[in-house]
Amino acid sequence: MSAYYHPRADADAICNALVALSNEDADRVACLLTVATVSMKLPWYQRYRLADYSKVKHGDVLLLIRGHTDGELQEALLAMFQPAAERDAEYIHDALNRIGTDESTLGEVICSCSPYELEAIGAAYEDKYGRPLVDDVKGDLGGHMEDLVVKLLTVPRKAPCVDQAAAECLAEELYKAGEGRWGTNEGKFIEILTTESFPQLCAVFEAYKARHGRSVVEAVAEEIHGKLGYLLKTLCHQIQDPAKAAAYVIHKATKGMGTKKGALVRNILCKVDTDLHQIAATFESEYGESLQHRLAGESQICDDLKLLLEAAIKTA
Ligand SMILES: [Ca+2]
Repeated sequence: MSAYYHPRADADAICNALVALSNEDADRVACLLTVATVSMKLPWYQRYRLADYSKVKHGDVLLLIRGHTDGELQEALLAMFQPAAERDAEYIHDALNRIGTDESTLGEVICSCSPYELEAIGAAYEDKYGRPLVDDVKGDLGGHMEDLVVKLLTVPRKAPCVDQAAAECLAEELYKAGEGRWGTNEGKFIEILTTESFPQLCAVFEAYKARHGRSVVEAVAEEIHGKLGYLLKTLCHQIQDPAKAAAYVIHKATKGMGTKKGALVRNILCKVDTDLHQIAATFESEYGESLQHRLAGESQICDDLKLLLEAAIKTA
């Protein structure tokens, strides 16, 4: 994409299509496809420029989305035009403020981030809601879930260098905390997975597999169940390969209890200009089914959202 991108033509196309969505005589699918194809071919920062430019000529594109769409479609389109950290801060805020905190969404967003992304989300959250994110998390989750999320938000990871001897020791600590004992020491898994650097943890995972024949993800699946197990598996995938974490979250969202629309928007739609191509390939190799096929069988998302998700997969 040229550095001299001028958003005029794209802004005209998107804004006119959004306005036409309110017109009963307009071809709804064609309008949605215009919004999808025009916005998805742009990297995020150009979508931002388009939104900025549209304010002058058409009115704020975000206001047009709010005015001419609703429900799942509106949420999905707004998410596409927001900076990632701001959007994730909103997902987390919504999850915390639901009656009975939505721990899976909260944890899944926080566990499928790089340390850098997590820092950006924390800053966006504080900026938007006037309080440190960790203050809102404390006392809300309780138990190991809270311990995991608070540590991810507050404990700086060690410097990203690999120490092979230390990796062997850490692999043994994980074994003794899980497969090598009666019951499970969940706290030890949380401590190691939240404090060591990602490269060091990859070395730990290799050492574990070499010595015990199983992966750490398999050990977590065996030892730790429920939401904590889900989040720790997401984190292990994220440490090894962000596309694997995204594919896993999509898999759980479509095969778990009910479709979590936010997970699909965040991991498919909002990754269209970054790693959706890789996520789709990883999904197919991990779960033996194409992402398109999985979504086609999904009955709990509205047709409009399905159309956007399919357009994203085709574009990537
Ligand atoms: Ca055990």
